[in-house]
Amino acid sequence: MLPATRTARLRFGALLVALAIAFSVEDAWAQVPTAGTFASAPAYSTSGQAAVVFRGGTVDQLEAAARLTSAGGVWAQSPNGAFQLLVVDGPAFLRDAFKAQFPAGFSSSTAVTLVAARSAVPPGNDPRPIALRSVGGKTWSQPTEMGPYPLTPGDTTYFVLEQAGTVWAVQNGTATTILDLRDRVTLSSEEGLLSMAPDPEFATNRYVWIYYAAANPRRTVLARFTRNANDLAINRDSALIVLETPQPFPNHKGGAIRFGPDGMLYLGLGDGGSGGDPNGNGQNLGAMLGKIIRIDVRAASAAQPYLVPGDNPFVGSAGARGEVYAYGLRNPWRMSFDSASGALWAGDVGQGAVEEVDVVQRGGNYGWNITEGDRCYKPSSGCNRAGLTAPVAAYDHSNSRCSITGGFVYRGTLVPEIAGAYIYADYCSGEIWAIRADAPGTPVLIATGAKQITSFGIDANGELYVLSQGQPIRQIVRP
Ligand SMILES: [Ca+2]
Repeated sequence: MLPATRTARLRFGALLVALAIAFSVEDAWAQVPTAGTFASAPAYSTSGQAAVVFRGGTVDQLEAAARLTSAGGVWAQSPNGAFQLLVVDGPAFLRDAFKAQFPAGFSSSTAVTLVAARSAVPPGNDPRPIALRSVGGKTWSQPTEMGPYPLTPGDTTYFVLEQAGTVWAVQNGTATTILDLRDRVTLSSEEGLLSMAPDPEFATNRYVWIYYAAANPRRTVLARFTRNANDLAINRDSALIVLETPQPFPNHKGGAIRFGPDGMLYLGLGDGGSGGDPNGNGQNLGAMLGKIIRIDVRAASAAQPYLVPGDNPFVGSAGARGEVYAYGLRNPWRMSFDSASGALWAGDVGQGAVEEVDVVQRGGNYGWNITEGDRCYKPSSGCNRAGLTAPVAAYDHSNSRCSITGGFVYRGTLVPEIAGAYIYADYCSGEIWAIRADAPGTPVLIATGAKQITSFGIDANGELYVLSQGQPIRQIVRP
């Protein structure tokens, strides 16, 4: 049985683009397997070169595509478990077949996606080096977040946050400010406008969720705003304050808002700052700081900004905050859900010696300030690790490394070199690593030279981007 895959949508124009790509790699088509049916699907194409990939969609839609292409297609399973159809017939065949299948062209109801790919990589491979390619002409000063901002399917508009307090939309290569919160946001090294996430129902409710640092008193703010119906702008006056967290120091604000596959809002909060967690927030379940929290904002209102989900791990525990989902975090600087597995991945910034990657489980204790990365912190040796979840990966501050920037598990289609791998970087050294999400082993260095990496971005197709201070946004592409 085919697993359900994420639906991505395509307009007819994109089909033509893909066909153009197919033409450019036509010489590679002969290397694609020419046999295979749905019933006898191989694990994956190992031939190295696949010119065109169809990706579904529903089983019915994929099977329809399979019937259309049975003479020249081969079924394959990508590392994320999604099935793909590799088509080896010519561009005219593709065009005719899809015109027959979708006479009205591709629309928002078309769940089969056509993507171009130059090769197919067997699952279970370790990640391999990639390249970076600048997108758009704009240089960003202090970008902290980038993500899809579409009201309609197929819209490729994306948003970018500048730490100082502005939200931008980039549509057809043109960047415009769509929200200016500079008068509400405190900017310092680690304070500022730190995260934004469109609501899971953004296409209908136009809500966006925003997290920033503010002053008088020093605090962080989680607020809901509403996008205008008829333009890209976000209404400044639409703010609904959902959560304000007092902050004792100007550093370690954490800051990533992510909606889980369960529809809940997850927010990473740092330990409050200074150094060494002087207030002991990380291990204190009664404190919001040093945590990843999970709240239900689906019915947010001024009277009741959020609900604590009844299945949160510490609901009903004496002295614990019900919002807590996981604890022992120092400064989770960027976290994300794996769109295929639903796992929550985080980069947690170290004190002065070790950075770490965590796969965050419900109720897990990630160690701070008993441990820093894979080492004891308090005490500096012989610490009690009972009940602590060790990081999936850790690295020290050699080679001028200083601070982790967590990224995403790559589930796009254009860069098979990193299929199914979690991507992260060091802010100072500019090194970018990948580690297999299904079987984390030794991280693989996949790129160097991109300094001041503040964040990673993602687009509607799951393609990844690197955000650096004073640089254009750069897409991760094949080498
Ligand atoms: Ca830890």
